[in-house]
Amino acid sequence: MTQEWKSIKECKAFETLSQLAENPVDLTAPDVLTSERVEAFCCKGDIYKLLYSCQQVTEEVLEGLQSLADECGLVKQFAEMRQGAVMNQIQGFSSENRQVLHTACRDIFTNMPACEFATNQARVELEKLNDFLTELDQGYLLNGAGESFQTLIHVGIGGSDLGPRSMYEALQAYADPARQVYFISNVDPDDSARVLSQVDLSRSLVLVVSKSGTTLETLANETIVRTALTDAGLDPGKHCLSVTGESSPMDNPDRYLRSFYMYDYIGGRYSSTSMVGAVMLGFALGYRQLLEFLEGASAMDEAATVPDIRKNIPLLHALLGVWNHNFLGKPSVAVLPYSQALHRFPAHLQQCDMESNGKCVQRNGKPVQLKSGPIIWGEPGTNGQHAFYQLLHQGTEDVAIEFIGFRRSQRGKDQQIQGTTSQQKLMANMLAQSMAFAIGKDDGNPNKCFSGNRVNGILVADQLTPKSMGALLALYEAKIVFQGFCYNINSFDQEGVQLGKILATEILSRMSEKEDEPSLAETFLTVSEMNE
Ligand code: G6Q
Repeated sequence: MTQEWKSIKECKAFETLSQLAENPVDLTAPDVLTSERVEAFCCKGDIYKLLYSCQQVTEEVLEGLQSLADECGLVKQFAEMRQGAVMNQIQGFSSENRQVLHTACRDIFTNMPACEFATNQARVELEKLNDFLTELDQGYLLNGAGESFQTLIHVGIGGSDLGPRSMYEALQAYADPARQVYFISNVDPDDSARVLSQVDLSRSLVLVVSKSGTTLETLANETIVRTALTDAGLDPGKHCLSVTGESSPMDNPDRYLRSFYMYDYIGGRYSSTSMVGAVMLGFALGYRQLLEFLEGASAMDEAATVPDIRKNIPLLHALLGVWNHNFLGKPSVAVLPYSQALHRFPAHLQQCDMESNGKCVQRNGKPVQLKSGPIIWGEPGTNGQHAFYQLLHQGTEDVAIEFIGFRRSQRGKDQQIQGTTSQQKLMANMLAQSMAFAIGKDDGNPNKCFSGNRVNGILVADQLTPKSMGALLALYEAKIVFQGFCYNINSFDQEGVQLGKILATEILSRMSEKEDEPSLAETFLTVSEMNE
């Protein structure tokens, strides 16, 4: 199986696509962006539609992208990943050498999951979580004073923070109003101090999330919160919960009121649907809505197995990204959700995508044959329109754009002002921007000219709910994985973050030996010595 892996550069269609990219369709030309094109370049899934008429693609380009997908076996590799193939590896070199099974966490709605053992493990953890949430709901699990827990403080960083936090922000409209969730991630003492000043610790659960159980920031923050509990006369053992890897240093049930497992076949940045996200989301949303979230993700995983790129949104989204980045040369991607609830989602994608596909070595240990993942960034619209869209419209950097929008608002509280609701204003702005980026505008005044051909696509669904959020998360996870396959890289390790961690640990150990804090210059010298 492993010998079949190759990058798109080795595919026959690569050359054809390179030639097509020399003269891509001009979206500003008259009669290009017709209603027929808008209708034809639309991929309809069960929950989302992907509108891609404002991408510089033609039927020929789509055929070429389909050939790349077929030749590289993108869908086949995705299926193998779901079944438990060891994909987190670099052949011939030491590497994590693991399966990649985040999809198994949500493959619970069938009797025939793609990877039975992993889904069974997910089911065991979900049962434990359901029991725990029932105890909380029915008042069997109370604080020392016999009161219910109202707050959960989620302590974790990186993959143990960004995904869960962005999911919580996205779904807060569906949370139990009597329950609050706070997050502490940064080792900056102001982060923990801010949260601790806002909560009633006596009615707080503290969820410490660390797959490795060794992360410096998380362990420091756990200690700070435990000290605060003790100082308040509370027993940390009756307030602290954990999510960690089996047999990690944090796998110690004596220290925690309840412990949940995540497994080494789930990467941190892909872990939002594992216990890493599920415990906090279950507390906030309740078990039933947690299942809806997982169901949306599971449905999208299934949708990602269809070989026809015009019927598979994650695959098409991935290939359009590759077309923009590797053939048209767009260096970065702006993810622009027209939904305030998704305000942290670009930050999650930044990690998920850039930590996965920011690599320069192929799975065979050789240098990559083409540029790997692009720079990912973004902010919600319409706010961004009043900030950085100037560069997107008229700047010299040519950024590919991914809009995300919903027909209906989450909370349904809206008002007609000057004949339209705010939701209509939001959607109108998104569509207007998409069109303006594509067609541009000629003007006698060069300062008022818009070149157009600023490529963009729109993902649209009816409403942002637990189910559609789960689907959106899985859509992007699959997109990232497909792009990694295109580059023939390992999208599941993160060696690039190790060096800084090692050096910081070394500096800290030297700092703890010295009585006086070393100057910055001394510290830099220490680092360069260590690096020699
Ligand atoms: C994600 C990365 C990284 C990781 C954090 C936290 O894919 O591996 O962001 O999630 O470093 O790690 P722990 O969960 O082990 O504390």
